Amino acid sequence: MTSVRKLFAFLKPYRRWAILAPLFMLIEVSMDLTQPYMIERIVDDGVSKLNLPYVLQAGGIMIVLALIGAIGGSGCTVFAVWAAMGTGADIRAAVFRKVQAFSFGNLDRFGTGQLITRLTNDVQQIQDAVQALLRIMVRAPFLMIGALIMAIITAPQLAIIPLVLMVLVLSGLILIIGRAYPMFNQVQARIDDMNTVMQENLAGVRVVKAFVRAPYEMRRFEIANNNLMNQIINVARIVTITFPMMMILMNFGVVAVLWFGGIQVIQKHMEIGQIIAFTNYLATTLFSLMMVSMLVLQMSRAAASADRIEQVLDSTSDIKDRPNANREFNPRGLVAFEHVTFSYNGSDSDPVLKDITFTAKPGQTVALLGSTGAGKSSLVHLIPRFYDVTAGRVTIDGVDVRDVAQTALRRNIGVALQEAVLFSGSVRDNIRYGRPEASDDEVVTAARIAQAHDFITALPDGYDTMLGQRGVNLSGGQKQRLAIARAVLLRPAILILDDSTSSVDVETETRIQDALGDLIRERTCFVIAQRISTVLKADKILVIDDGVVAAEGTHAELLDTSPIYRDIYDSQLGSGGAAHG
Ligand code: M5T
Ligand code: MG
Repeated sequence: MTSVRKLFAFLKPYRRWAILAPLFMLIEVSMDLTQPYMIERIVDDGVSKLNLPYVLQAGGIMIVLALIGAIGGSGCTVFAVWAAMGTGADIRAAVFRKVQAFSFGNLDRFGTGQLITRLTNDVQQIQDAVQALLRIMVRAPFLMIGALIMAIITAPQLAIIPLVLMVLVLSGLILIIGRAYPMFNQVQARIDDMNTVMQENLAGVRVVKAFVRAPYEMRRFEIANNNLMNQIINVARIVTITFPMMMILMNFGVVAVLWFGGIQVIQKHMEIGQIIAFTNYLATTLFSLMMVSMLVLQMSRAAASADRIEQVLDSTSDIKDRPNANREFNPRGLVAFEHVTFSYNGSDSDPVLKDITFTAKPGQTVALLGSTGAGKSSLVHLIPRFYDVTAGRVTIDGVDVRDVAQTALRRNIGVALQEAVLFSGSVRDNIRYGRPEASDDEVVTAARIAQAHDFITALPDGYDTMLGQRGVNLSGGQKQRLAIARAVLLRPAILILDDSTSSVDVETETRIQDALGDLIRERTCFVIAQRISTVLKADKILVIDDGVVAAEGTHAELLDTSPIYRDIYDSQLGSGGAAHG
């Protein structure tokens, strides 16, 4: 519940609407309460006494009162919607902002499916609850108490009936809410599961089709979907008892009123209009009580969602700038790993990298070669501080990367990640993603270096061609070249290309390397590759094997000294078969 209170801070900017809404509701409630009284007057003073002018006059007043009530009601709705939508939008923005600040580790832990649920469904729950709260919070209790008082005033002899009924209904409701509350958390968790399945499926739908796994995916989805449905049905089963229970009690009430009231009327202690008004007030009391309980139910569901949103807002990034972090960092690009050990889950899991030590000087191209899963990507991810080392340190120009503000650090490092990700938008916007202010000339130069210019100009709108989400209308190698262009455009001190030419043919790859030549003369460049042909010309080759540097040197040196390297060389190019060797 503390999280609900915290989220209420989001309502603050909208407090004007949040105060006006209940006030307008008061108008509607007061008008509603006069209606049965007016009916009583019409029946007892007008109809019973055959006084037509009185009936017409009182009827007119009723209409005016109803109109005033309608204005109050609509005003309340409008203000409640404003307050709720504003609050929802702000919470969504806060969660989104938080996720932008997440480290890679945070993202690994939450997962996309969960974050989507929290950003959409959970925020929606809170939004709905705020809206309901602002409407019903005032309406239901006032109507309930007002109607009860009016009922007692109308016919004090029958007062015991609504009181007994209220006690019965209330005990029923407490039982129901007590059982339903814990189930809402489950509902949200099931929505998480379903979103995860859905999100994975949509992202990988081509793989699903290629491997004819649609039936399996359908089953997986069905399970998640059914789990969700069953959980909702479980809650609904409990909650739906409420309405029939109310109706039965209500009908008992009406029978009781007619029975005891009828006796009073026959004995001339009461009039018929009183009975009509009393029944009306009785119904209003009980329905308001039910509204209150529905509101409590909705609030408890929103509380579950609030907890989940708080988890996101409260989680701190494990990669944080130090208080005195260097914000003006313009290194030349001397990268050094000093006894670096790294594991993904802190010190309690097996390290992925073990005691790595090497330096890369400005102007050098360092190639990382090694079998898949050896730890090459993990290694380069430590340079822009996507993750923090578990032991040892990574320095740039002698400065520990943890002493530099992340933005200052990453401005100096151009990365083409292993999986080329494009955004929906134009080719140009994708290339200058890291530096939106870059001129068209710079974009073209970067594209030329990445050997992307020719295929881009062949696209229907050239650099203005719009790419679909994730750039589905480009080939794998074309995407990779855009990713390289994006990294190159930064003109960073350190350039990291993670397997960035794996989908590019060898000839194009050679041309990319030749074009990079000028650019990287005074920069440090890390190139990860599976193909040995990619690394032949590197100034330094690190052979990574199972998280350690198994060998280090130039191509010629390694051929002499490293059996692992020679194995790779022989298996890929054959002895003496290398075009560049
Ligand atoms: C090295 C493990 C992975 C592998 C080792 C990304 C990631 C990897 N791993 C995790 O436990 N959690 C993670 O989030 O780390 O992985 P890598 O550095 O990605 O290997 P690589 O780049 O050399 O391989 P590849 O296939 O890209 O050439 O054991 O399980
Ligand atoms: Mg990798």
